[in-house]
Amino acid sequence: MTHCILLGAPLDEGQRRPGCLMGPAAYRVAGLAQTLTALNHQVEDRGDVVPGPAPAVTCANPAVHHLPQMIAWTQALRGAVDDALQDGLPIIMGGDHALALGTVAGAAVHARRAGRPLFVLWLDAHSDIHTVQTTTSGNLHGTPIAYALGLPGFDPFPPFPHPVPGQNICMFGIRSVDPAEHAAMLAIDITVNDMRVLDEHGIVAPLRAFLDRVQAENGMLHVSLDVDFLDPSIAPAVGTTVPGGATFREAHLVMELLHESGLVTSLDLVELNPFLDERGRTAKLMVDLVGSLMGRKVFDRPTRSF
Ligand code: HAR
Ligand code: MN
Ligand code: MN
Ligand code: MN
Repeated sequence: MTHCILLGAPLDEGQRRPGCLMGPAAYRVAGLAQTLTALNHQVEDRGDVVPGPAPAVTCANPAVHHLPQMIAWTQALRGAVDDALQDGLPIIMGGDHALALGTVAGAAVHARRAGRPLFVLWLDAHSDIHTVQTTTSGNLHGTPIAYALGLPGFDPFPPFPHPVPGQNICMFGIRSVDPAEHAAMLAIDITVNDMRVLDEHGIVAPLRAFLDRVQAENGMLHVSLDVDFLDPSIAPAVGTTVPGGATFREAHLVMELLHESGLVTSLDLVELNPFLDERGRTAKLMVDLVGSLMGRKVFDRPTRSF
């Protein structure tokens, strides 16, 4: 039994299409808590995180918008996730992916205090490795990986508390990368499992290889699940759909392997835009994926027989 701590993060200012702020409400309506309870977990919904006052700051890149608000969210989420990790498994209901600026920071602070390395599994169509300086869209949801790496170019954000080494970050589902992001990834030792890798090798071998490393180092594992990791045909409720994403079974298989590993210590659910959904199907799929991550099985064998 796991103590699951739900944290709402209703922010949508990390990009320009309104709607993600309804995400936490949609997860509650779609029965996230009930799904976890039915799997015999203990659930505590701590409500929505409230950011403090936005600092009066600017940056050199004129494209960037809502910078003060994002700094306020980052600080609030960092504290909320660090606190929740004392008590259980935080599940952050977003909100756009800018929330990971704060959630990964909170996990990093906690991991450092626990004397364990932090690993990050990034399930996304996008690499989100822009800095505040390199983003051309100005949308800060495209920046959390670079922040977690401690890359320069994040003024006036507070420095990332304990940067995550590139070797501890593994991406899956990647199929949309900007030129500056491409250059950044070539310069860093980071595992980029783009869709081509999944086509060629499947999801199991590359994921097990990563999980084995987390296990060998007694790592904490933060999983960040972006709705657009999934193929738009099964998950339409996202502002940044990219064709050719993970299938229904690939996504569930990732979650099942994560469950089997027992390694996940925190989880982000990001980019759900309920205004773009079709009768709640994307919200429902995301809740079902959390169900698989938390132990729901199609057929519960006493031991694995394959
Ligand atoms: N790289 C593009 C940009 O910076 C698109 C980023 C889109 N990000 C998300 N999250 N939807 O993964 O604007
Ligand atoms: Mn605003
Ligand atoms: Mn993302
Ligand atoms: Mn994305």
